[in-house]
Amino acid sequence: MVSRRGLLAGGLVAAGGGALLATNASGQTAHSDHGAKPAAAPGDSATISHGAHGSMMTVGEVNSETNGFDPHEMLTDWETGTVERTADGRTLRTFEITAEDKDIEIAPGVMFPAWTYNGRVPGPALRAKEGDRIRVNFKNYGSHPHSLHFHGIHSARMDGIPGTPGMVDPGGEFTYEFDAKPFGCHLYHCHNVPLRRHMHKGMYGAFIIDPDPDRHPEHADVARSRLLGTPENAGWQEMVMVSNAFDTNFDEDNEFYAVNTVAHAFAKKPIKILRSKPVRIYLVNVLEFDPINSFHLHANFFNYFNQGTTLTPTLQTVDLITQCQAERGILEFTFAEHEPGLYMFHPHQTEFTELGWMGMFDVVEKLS
Ligand SMILES: [Cu+2]
Repeated sequence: MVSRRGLLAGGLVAAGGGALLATNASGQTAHSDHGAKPAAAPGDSATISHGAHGSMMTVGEVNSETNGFDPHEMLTDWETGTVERTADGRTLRTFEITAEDKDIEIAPGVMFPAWTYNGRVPGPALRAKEGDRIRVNFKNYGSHPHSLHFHGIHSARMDGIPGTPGMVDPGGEFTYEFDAKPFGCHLYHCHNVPLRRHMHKGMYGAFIIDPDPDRHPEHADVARSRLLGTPENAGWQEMVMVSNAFDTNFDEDNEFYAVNTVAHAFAKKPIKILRSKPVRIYLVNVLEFDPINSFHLHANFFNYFNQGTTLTPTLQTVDLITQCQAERGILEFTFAEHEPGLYMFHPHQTEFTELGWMGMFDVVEKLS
């Protein structure tokens, strides 16, 4: 048997790449000394080093402009749709989503023939408020039938599975409509068959429903802190992480792992977070082929809200959570009592880490 990593290295050589290697040419120590070094300036990957114990790390830069999306920007670019009032005083929130085939760069020099929502992987992070009426205009410009299947509460007609009108042929379109409930950290994905193929090609995204404080008087403060646009919410640093992977040789095994698609993006360019502000992560696991994923935070512990559907934590003071396929949840933590520095996060499946799913928080006193 050839190992996956061996296949990967062989494939890259065959592709004329050289994108992934165990090198210690560039100096610093993302793995072994990650509390001590300053962050790299954006775009200056040479100042981040991964050398001390020969860590596996991609080398070079993925072209975000060609891709049309950037994993860092994706952390916070919520898609809130267009908002109108209906005659009966409700909020109608409309989203426009297209399916398109698109080759994307998932690691330096490594292209993947993706099927995308709105030309990006993951698709837009849709965000609504509990009780909104949701309308999603979906147009399929792709080469295969696709759908939008939302994890949420809705009618059978809106479920986006084969045999329903929401399964859309190439060139077709469909409008999904339902109420935003329950509040939580959900996802949407294509539900055509074979499901694992349609998902792993890139057809997934986060679907966040913020709680309506008026409906939760017993935890109204917490609900307000989760509701985008409130002063309480502005007191948090929120981000969405979609943990995904890519099977680049189509053997139903993944070669690259990431958060927001680009391998090692947050290891090479850490995520700056203010020491003074608590952090909330909407974490969605869309791995195919591997049943279990996880998230481990270094040097700190967090509270976890499984599926995000409660206003009190379902797990308190943990430094690791596991997620099965399509599982998701909300993490809350603070570095207020830490010294500034680089703090690592990664799944504790170390193979995933070495193949791209590892990042750093750069805890700073001030955002420059
Ligand atoms: Cu599909």
